[in-house]
Amino acid sequence: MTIPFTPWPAELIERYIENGYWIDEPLTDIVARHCADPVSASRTALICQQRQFSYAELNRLSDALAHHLHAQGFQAGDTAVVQLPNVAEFYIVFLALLKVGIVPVNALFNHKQLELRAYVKQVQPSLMVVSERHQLFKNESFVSELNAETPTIRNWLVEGDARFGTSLTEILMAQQKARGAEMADFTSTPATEVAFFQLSGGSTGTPKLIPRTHNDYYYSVRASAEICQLDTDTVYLCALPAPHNFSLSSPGAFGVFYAGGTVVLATDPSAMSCFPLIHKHRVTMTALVPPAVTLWLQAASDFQNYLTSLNVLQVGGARLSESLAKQITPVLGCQLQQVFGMAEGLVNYTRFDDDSWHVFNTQGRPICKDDEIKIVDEQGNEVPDGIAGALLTRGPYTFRGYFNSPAHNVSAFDTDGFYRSGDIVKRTTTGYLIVVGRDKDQINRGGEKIAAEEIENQLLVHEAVTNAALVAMPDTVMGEKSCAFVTTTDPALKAITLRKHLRAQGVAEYKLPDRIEFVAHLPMTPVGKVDKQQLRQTIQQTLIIKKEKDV
Ligand code: OOB
Repeated sequence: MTIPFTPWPAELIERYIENGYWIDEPLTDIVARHCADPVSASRTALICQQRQFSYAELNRLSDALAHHLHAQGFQAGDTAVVQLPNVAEFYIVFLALLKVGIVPVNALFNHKQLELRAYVKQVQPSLMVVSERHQLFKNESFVSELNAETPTIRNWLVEGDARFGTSLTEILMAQQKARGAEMADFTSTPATEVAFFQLSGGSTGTPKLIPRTHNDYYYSVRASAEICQLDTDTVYLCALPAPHNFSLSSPGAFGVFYAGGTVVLATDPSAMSCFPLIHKHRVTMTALVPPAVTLWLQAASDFQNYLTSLNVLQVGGARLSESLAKQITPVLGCQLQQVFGMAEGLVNYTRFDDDSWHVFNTQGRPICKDDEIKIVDEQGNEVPDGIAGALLTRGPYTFRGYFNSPAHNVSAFDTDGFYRSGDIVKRTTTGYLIVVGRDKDQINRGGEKIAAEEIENQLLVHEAVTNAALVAMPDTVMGEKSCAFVTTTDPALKAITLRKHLRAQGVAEYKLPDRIEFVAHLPMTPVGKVDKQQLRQTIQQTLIIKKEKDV
């Protein structure tokens, strides 16, 4: 059994193999490749608080868990929904699932009922892997609900205290003792098939899943490791959520594992959490979103000499302002690398030998010469360099279709199979991209993506809400925050009531509107759609007037 996905056309597959991008190796090779040689195997792969794991240990533990799952009857083509915080078990579980060919969705730890339900509904998992540290899994009520709604779920693995399901820690301990008893008779899915689902930032009512094959993902990992010059001396701090494409593969933990370096896990990207870890483990490289950069710049003076080992700070996920970019080297003492990527595929990097103009003002250039880029105007015609247009792309690690979404895929791709990224960019004559805006209905809240329609739908569930539109409003730290314009039948309806309502619907906290404006009616465009452009201007004006009043 394999997971259905939209394949690349035969002639492109041929090109990607011929050019050495697709090497027919499973993603588990990223760690396993170090284990044949004793010196490489003994290097530290992962540090999670007090625990350290060598490459041999990481491989052995994931083998042990794979054995257990296989013995339980799980097999290639099964799916799993995993939600773990930044802990070593995230990689152990991920590798174990890949070894058995179980295809996971790695949910973010700040996701709640709404998101988890959407993933469960789409992949119909046989396995759930969760953490008791998450509020939802402190008791069994949501577990019982999901079990009742999802007959395919056969087992729950729980990180931490298992009040239900099976304790992950106990399995790992028991299996490690029994190791070597019998040979493995499980294999991953073929490298040409889906290895796991990446999460889309989304612009539609339900979160979309991105099938990533071993071949395409492994290529992006290897090429990123090379561009970022990773080697066995690299010590990478994973401060963003571990499942995110940036911290997983750009080059992220997988890139570092591939190169034989060390990944240090931080619970969150705050300076308080990260600076002591950088100091203690002599971290050389890390990745942040712009709001965290602002906080690091503010905190740096209190932590003199904590950051001396840091060579590279990657920044991506949202637009970094030129003024922030210019402060990074003088204040933090390291080099800046801008990264413009997407879970759907395409990743752009500024290169270490670029001049400072490119590093401060562009979001880099694509990984691969076979990343094809189209920048088009509203009629779909390509625009010259220097002119802003919508970014479309296809290439050896850019997907060809969302999972089980035929209708949406028609509009998400052009007829040549180019993915419409929803970003408005300009290309320089040197081939670098500058992100200038967006034409997708999404809010980028400091790197965290909110699909407007998803929240509008949840607002409409409230009986007193007759219409709702979510738009971005500018924010000095986050870049953007969200503002909901709402029409209602109840003049006494309060913002706090609506926020409570959204929480009760199980919406992740970062998606709650930062501001709610009650209005008599929503402005409409001539074609009868809500005029979001006008709403964005309205809220900007309101904020300017408020600021003037405040001073
Ligand atoms: C990364 O991935 P996603 O899937 O969370 O979000 C992708 C979207 C892009 O389409 C773009 O709108 C925005 O996030 N974005 C940026 C950016 N990097 C991403 N906008 C402006 N400047 C940047 N540097 O966010 C992601 C995936 C891999 C590596 C880095 C980021």
